[in-house]
Amino acid sequence: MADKGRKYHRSGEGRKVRVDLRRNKQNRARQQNLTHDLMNDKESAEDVSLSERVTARGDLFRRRTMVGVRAEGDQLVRDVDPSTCRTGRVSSFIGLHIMVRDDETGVEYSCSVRGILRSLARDARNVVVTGDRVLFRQEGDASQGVIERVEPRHGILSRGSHGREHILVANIDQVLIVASAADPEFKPQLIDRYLVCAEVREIQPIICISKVDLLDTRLLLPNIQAFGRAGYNVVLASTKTGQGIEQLKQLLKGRQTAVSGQSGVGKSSLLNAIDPELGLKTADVSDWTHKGTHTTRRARLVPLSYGGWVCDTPGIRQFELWDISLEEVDGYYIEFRPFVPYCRFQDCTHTHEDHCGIKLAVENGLIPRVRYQSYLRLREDDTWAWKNPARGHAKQPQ
Ligand SMILES: Nc1nc2c(ncn2[C@@H]2O[C@H](COP(=O)(O)OP(=O)(O)O)[C@@H](O)[C@H]2O)c(=O)[nH]1
Ligand SMILES: [Mg+2]
Ligand SMILES: [Zn+2]
Repeated sequence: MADKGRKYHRSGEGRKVRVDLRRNKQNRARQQNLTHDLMNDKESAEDVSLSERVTARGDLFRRRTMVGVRAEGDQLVRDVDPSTCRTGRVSSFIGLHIMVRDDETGVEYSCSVRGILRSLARDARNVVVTGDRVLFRQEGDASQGVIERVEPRHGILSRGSHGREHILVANIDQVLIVASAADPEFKPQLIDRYLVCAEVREIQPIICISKVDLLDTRLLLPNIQAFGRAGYNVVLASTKTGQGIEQLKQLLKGRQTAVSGQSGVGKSSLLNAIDPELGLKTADVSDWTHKGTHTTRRARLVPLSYGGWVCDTPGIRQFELWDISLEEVDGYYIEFRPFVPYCRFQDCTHTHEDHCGIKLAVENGLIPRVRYQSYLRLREDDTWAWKNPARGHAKQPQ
């Protein structure tokens, strides 16, 4: 997402970057912190100008040139000598403490954030998020530290809040979409929604149909085939019979996986089956959320004993389509893509139009009917917060 509120450019060596700093309400306090941090770090920051301007959004910014900062993609990264730092991953937030797991030792440190990182962040709420790869220094007690640098992120899951992005977890490689064959009943359209979300975020999805011991899976064949034909990996699993568990284990090993799916489909049971050391509570509505109001919306990453991480948090499960519009949704049914150019109208919705490439492909069996029907239902579903303010915020899918 382009951030109108800040602009910067790469300089020759990539060390000096002109930054528009967002003014927060406690500007004075923050300015002092900034100075304090810079002095502590023995880095100089020259204030080229402190000119203030009002942006289109009405925010005030200060402009300054910072030394020791480079732009990577749309993120600002601070130059820190890696040899003096430890590397780790933010596993969770507990109150105001950021828990960082040391890559080498697996020890968890309770960390604070070097103040200057707040000035570099695109958004004050996303300075450090769960899943971030960080450089940190041990400081204070043996288990305490300070985060010195946040590495550029990929694979972000976020939600919209008052039109702004709130990152739930970063650096996710894949999403495991869990849907039960029965109890609760099989809902392929819900899988399709999660698939659209994953495609929008460019995160690879894996579909897991759980509790296959409860139903003759031949009944699900049209759907399973449709997902397979679209190129998705489908795993049929049961924690009762052990089916699919080894396959899932191989798929999750060494990777960072977010787990999506309705409550009760057996996510925690599956994760326990693939790694008994997790010891997750099952059939528990509150799941992995910590007690206390501060942490309930935070994601938590749990390391797998054989490498890799999983994230199973209610906020993640209902990740929303807050940043795409209804007109874009056909592009995220990936097997539709080759046929869209055959529609006569460029803005074809593939519903009522004549000469529609998608409808023709469905009639000729080139696009599975179940996926086309799910596309129609998704379009009609107003519980999703399409990028249209009039439609309001998303409700949770049932
Ligand atoms: N029959 C059957 N029940 C299962 C299976 N996996 C989990 N369950 C049951 O489904 C319920 C919900 O499981 P849980 O793992 O807590 O689901 P979650 O809410 O998605 O984490 C529990 O009562 C489990 O015993 C399975 O493979 N087969
Ligand atoms: Mg659970
Ligand atoms: Zn069409």
